[in-house]
Amino acid sequence: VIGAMVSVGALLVSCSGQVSNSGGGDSKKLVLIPGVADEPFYISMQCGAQDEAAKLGYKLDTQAPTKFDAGSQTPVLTGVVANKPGGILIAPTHATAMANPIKQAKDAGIKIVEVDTALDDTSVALSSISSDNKKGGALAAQTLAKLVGDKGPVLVINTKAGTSTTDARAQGFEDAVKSFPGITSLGVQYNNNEAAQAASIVTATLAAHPDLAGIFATNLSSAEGAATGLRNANKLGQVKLVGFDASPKQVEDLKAGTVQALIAQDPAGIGAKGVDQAAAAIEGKPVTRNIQTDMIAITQADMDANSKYFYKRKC
Ligand code: T6T
Repeated sequence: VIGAMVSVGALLVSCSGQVSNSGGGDSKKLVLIPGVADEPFYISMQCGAQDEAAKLGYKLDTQAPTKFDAGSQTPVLTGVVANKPGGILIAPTHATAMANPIKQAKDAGIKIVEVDTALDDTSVALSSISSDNKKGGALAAQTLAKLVGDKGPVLVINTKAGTSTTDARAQGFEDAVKSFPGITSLGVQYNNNEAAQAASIVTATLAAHPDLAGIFATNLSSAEGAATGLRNANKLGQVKLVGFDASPKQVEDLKAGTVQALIAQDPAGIGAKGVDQAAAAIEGKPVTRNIQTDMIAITQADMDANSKYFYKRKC
């Protein structure tokens, strides 16, 4: 409960002892702005961030755009900046299109931490926390190569161009697949972060390449949609599918044998570490510019042992 506010010079100190910014904001408040609302990766991130914020004595709000794009995320960010929280944890939906609005938040004196995705411009955020996405793409290539017996055409289904994480995964995959001479990459196709579009890509690719051996789906929507596409084409298990992330649906698909491997990230860890960095910056303590979190390839055989990596639908 925030008590009545009394003005003390440039600061506002509430009767509950909270210290506020001169702009009327609350330095003990953090806001998480994920890439999109109601998505298990970001929900799990929010759970981790909330727990950590409570431990450190911070309040954490989450404000999410309805669509994964800069046009939806910018007004959310602008609204948050107007309230001047001490720190913002943001997953930029585009590596360049989000640069200006995030710079404005920084210029307003708010501590900026990137969680998961990042801007190309590394001078804006104080800290960036993510998986090693390029390495994750390479891990997907090695996993898929084994599944297809080192031969045949393979396809990458990516989400949206300009998303730092998934672009790095696709790049890591394409680089690593070159070391398997029996495998040909059919290249990268984009599903706009819509599962239905990923399913259509699979249908069209199978029509043109009936010998398709494998698919790497770079994120949750790509993998969920690719599984649907394979099911529609009656190619389940025949075309091997490796997907990034571990949503409840993806885990079901793994259990059912629709997907052969999932590369799970640690979104809760990303959220928690994001809070640690924002709090350190607010308190004038040292911050770490780049932090990498865990990733693991999970198959049906070891899924029970690795259930702690599965993403949540609610905290
Ligand atoms: O794969 C995650 C995240 O790492 C990526 O940046 C965007 O897509 C997800 O949120 C899953 O949908």
